[in-house]
Amino acid sequence: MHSTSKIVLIGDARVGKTSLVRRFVTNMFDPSYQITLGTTIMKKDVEYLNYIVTLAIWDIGGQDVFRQIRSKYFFGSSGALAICDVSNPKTYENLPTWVDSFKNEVGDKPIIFLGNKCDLKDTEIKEEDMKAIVDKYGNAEFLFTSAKDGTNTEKAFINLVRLMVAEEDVI
Ligand code: G3D
Ligand code: MG
Repeated sequence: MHSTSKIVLIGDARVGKTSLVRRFVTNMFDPSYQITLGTTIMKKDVEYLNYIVTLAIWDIGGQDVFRQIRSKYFFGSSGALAICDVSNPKTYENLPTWVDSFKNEVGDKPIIFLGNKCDLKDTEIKEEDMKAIVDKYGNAEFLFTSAKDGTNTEKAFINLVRLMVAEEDVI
């Protein structure tokens, strides 16, 4: 079965959203294109069980324009990667604001929380913090990732597809 699903990357500026999506779609950089207000959409096919899911991955640009285009950005999403920087607790504290906006727009869609930059030595966000936010929301999982060295980068997207397939949201 083949389908196309939209996912969005959410989280504060500089947590590594663009780096993560770049790492994931490296071999398909050409099809990227800009739409209004700095949002980039990149596409990549993911195989999972007997599904081929073409992910349309929406990566927001400047955070300052976020409020004006928020509903457009989230509209039609089947899932989200909600990303913080493990060396910056403020980005973890801001995750609920992002997730609440997402859920207000699209409902209870699956979310993978990512503690990115796990390659750094000084990390403040620990496993129990990530567990806590997963428990708060449900229909969610977490991973520690590094766009720099590639740790769990592909797994982040694949796991999200797995949750979306489980909801039959990709058929
Ligand atoms: P954003 O799209 O969320 O705003 P970016 O974030 O992908 O632009 O990344 C912001 C900065 O964090 C960049 O630094 C980028 O190289 C760095 N970064 C992203 N992911 C990782 C990671 O996993 N580990 C480390 N150590 N750094 C990361 P610069 O200085 O290049 O602008
Ligand atoms: Mg970016």
